[in-house]
Amino acid sequence: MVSTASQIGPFHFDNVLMNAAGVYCMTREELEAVRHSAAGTFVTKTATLEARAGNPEPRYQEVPLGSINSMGLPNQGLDYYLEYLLELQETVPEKTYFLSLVGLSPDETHTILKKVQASSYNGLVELNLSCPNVPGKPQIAYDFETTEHLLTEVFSYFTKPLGVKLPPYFDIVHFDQAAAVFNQFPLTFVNCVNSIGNGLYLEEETVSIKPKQGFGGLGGQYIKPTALANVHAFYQRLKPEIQIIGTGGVLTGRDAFEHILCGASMVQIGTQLQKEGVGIFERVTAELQAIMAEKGYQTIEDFRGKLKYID
Ligand code: RRO
Repeated sequence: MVSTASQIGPFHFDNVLMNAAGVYCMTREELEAVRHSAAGTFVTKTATLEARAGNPEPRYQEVPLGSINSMGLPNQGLDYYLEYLLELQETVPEKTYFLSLVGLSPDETHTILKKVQASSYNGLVELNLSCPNVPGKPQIAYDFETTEHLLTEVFSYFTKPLGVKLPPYFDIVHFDQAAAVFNQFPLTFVNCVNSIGNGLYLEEETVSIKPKQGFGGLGGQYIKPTALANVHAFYQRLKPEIQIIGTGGVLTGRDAFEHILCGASMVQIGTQLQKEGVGIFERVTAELQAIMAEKGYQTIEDFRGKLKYID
């Protein structure tokens, strides 16, 4: 019997597939839809301390090879997601979920993380170091000094299982430098990758989304090779205690299989989940199981990280 179960740190998931932050996770209703689908768990929309309306619409556009967005961090505020997760902790204590968050400043990030630390929340936390769409706020993880400083402070008080959501890197030296920073900390996971920041997609003579004169994060088919490279680069460089979550360009079981071959312990679906709805988890799971069965793999661990190089 083929199993797509997996683990992050001490937490077990019946299925390796889940949503990517930003998709199907803004409200309880959307999160409930993912929870009751074939997904192994869910991650909430990245929360700031207070609720935010985000950027003006249109701010998300499906395009033939994926999506472009400049949502601008719309969310219901930390308390909304934390309260919901604490309720689930009472009603389904055997399940673990991911709470995504970031502040609009380092101070706000610490305020948020201290609230989570002080709460009885016992699930996973994903600190988003890679939002590309808040005007005037650079992606934190492209600044290694700021990232190191932030994580040093965070781990002086935060003791719950924490991972980081990373932007894609595009240079081998940057993989080396980023990994050297992350290896200093007791991170539970890194999630590779967030959208490829600041693309432009034109319809006729006009940009396709309103904020930032059309500049927005790319997702979907465009980004799979970049995502796989980042998953594998960090799989090669990070200490084994830091697991990898693979995100980017997953439309099929084959795409999920490739992320796992590159080293991913969980695989997230964003753009294609938005296009297809939560039924995608059943389809991609079945496709992944069929590939595993054909190759004689019974568990994810039979092939995770085992992609083959050409001698
Ligand atoms: O809300 C957004 O504009 C957004 C975020 Br926080 C993110 O991390 N990645 C993205 O593509 N959009």
